[in-house]
Amino acid sequence: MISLDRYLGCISGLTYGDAYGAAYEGGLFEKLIWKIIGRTKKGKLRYTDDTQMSIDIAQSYLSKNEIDSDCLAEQFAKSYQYSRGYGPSAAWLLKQIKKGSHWKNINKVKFSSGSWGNGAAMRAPVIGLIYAQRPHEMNQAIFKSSVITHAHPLAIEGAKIIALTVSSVLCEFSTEHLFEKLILNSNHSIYRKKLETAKNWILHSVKPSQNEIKLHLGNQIQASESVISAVYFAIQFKNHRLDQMLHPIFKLGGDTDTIGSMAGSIWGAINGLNKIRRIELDRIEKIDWILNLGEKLYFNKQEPLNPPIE
Ligand code: F2R
Ligand code: MG
Ligand code: MG
Repeated sequence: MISLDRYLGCISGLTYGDAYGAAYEGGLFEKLIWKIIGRTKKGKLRYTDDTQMSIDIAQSYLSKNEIDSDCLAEQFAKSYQYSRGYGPSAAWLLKQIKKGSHWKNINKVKFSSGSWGNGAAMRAPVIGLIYAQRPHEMNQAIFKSSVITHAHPLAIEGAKIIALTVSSVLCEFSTEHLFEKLILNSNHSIYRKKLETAKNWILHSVKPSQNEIKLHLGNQIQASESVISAVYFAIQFKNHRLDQMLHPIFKLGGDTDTIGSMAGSIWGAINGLNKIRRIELDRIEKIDWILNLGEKLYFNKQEPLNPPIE
C-alpha cells in the first residue's frame, strides 16, 4: 500500500523544485523576466509550466478515469498562459489547439520527428503516481500524455524513465536495483550510458564536479540532457533535506526548474510530505489547492476542483 504522505510528497516536491528553481532557469533574459513575473500579487512564488501541466494531467485523469489524449490536449490548452514560461514549440502547439487544431495534425509541424524537449518528462511524475500499482498500463499512459506535445522517441523515453523512477521509489527500494530496472527498461543507449554513469557515481561514492555532471548527465532543456541528472540528484541526496538536494541543481544552472521539479518529485516520493518544511511550501501559490488535488488523485475522487483565483 502506497502511503498518502509519500504520494503528496511527490506532488509537493515537484511543485517546490519548480517554484524555487524557476528563478535560476536559463540565461540573463529569462532570469530578468522571472524577477518581474515570478511572484503573485500576494507575494507568493509562482510555479511554471512543469507544475501546471502536472496539474492538468491530474485534472484530466480525474474527469475521465484514464489518460485520454484528446481530453488532456484540451486541458493543456485551456491552462496555457504565456507567463508560466512554456517551451516555445509547446507554447505554439497549445495556442493552435486553443484555436481549434487537433494535436495529431500539429505535433510534428515544428520538428519532423516531434519535440525532444523535457516537457513530457517534467509532467510524468503524476503518471508514475497514478499507475504505480498498475505498471503494465504505465507505458501506454506515458505515450498518451507525452505525444500531444512531444512525439520524439527520446522525449517519450525520458518521460517513461521519470514515471518508472517515481513509481519504483514510492515503496522501499535499493539504489542498485532501481538503476538496473531503469537500464533494463531503456531503449536508447544515450539514456543507458547516463544511467550507468549515475549508478557508478552513487554506488562508488564518487563526487563528480559540476562540470562533470554537466558533461556526462547534462543540465539542458532536452529530455536526454536533464532526466538522468534529476534521477541522479534525487537518489544521491535522498537522505538530505529537500532544499539541500536542490541546491546543487540550482547552482548548476541551465534548466533548473525542470531538473528541480523532476528531482523534487522523486525525493518527495521517497521522503514524504512530512519531511518538507511547511513554511517553505507555504511560500508557493495555491499549494493547499494542489495538495487537495493530490489527495483526490490518491483516493481517485472524481469531483471537479477548480483552481482558486489568486
Ligand atoms: N521554456 C522554458 N524556459 C525558458 C522560458 C522562455 C520564455 N518564457 C519564453 O517563452 O521566451 N522552460 C520550460 O520549457 C522546458 C520544457 O520545454 P518543452 O515543453 O519540451 O518545449 P519545446 O518547445 O517542445 O522544446 C524546447 C526547445 O527544444 C528545441 N527542440 C525540441 N525538439 C527539437 C527537435 N526535434 N529538433 C531541434 N530542436 C528541438 C527547440 O528549441 C524547442 O523550442 C522546461 O524547461 C520548462 O521549464
Ligand atoms: Mg518551467
Ligand atoms: Mg525548465
